[in-house]
Amino acid sequence: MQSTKTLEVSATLSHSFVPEIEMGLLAQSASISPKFLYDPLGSNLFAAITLLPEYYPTKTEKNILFEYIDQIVDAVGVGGTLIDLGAGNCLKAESLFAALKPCDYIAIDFSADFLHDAIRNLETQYPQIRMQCIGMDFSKQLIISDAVNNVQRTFFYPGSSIGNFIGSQALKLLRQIKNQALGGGLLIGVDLMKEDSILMAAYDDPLKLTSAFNLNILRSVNAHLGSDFQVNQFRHVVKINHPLKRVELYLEALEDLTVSWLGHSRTFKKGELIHTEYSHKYTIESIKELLENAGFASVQIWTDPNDYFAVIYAR
Ligand code: AVI
Repeated sequence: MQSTKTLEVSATLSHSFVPEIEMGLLAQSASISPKFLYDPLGSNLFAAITLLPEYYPTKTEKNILFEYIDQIVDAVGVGGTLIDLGAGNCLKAESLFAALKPCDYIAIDFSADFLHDAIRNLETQYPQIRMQCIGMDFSKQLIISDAVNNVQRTFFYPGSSIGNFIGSQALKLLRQIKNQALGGGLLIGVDLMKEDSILMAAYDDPLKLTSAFNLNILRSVNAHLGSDFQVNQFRHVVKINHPLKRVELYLEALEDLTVSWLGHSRTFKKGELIHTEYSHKYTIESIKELLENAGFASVQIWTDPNDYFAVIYAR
């Protein structure tokens, strides 16, 4: 291992998620934050979803990055600090290494264990890149430490994960990115609104991987809370909310049931829903407006021939 290269794993998220989960479950309309979708099994299920032919965002984004890589390199510049938000298996960022030639690669994700393995694998292949991985719940607050190289920072936020935030949260995160880019920029993937049949196939796929991904959140919650959710008492439900331009994921109780955990319980009537995820779909105009409101003065946009997805460099 070269001396210039460091592997740093921040303290794993040690604080308890119990109060946050309880608040969602005890609310009149129950909800669970989508970040709990990404336990080790959920992260692997999501990786499998991205391989589905019906899940168009991943491959469409990949095609755009491939098609316009020269223009993207011109916009972003080479040799800087690549900060990967929601890095997962780090494969998307890796696909940019050859073109962007980063000096530093900072992988950030909620699930630090999953990230750790991916980084270990990458650092043997790219000894010239200093790598760090950080476990952080940046949905709450994004804090890039001063120890991270401040030269030519590019935040990389692919996959339209920004769509999983409601507008105010998305704006807050984008403002934090803008402030901590220190004159650098943001390379972001954004899913665009499209016809219902394409969206339904992507979020209610025939192999039922998205159903498993969604239902697994109950096991993830059981692990945090010590609750006794039973996966087979719920089903995966997808709705398309046209006025709010988003796909909505829920779990529907298949019977009257009670879920219990230390000191609390929650009853669900047959048909009652637990909200688990929003996936907002933007228009070019709405994403430009959001980025402008976050303080980004200029945007360059690349799309696919169907206008399904956009890759944007904002600074
Ligand atoms: C991570 N995120 C952008 C995915 C999406 O499309 O909103 C999560 C997902 N949910 C169901 N399928 C994929």
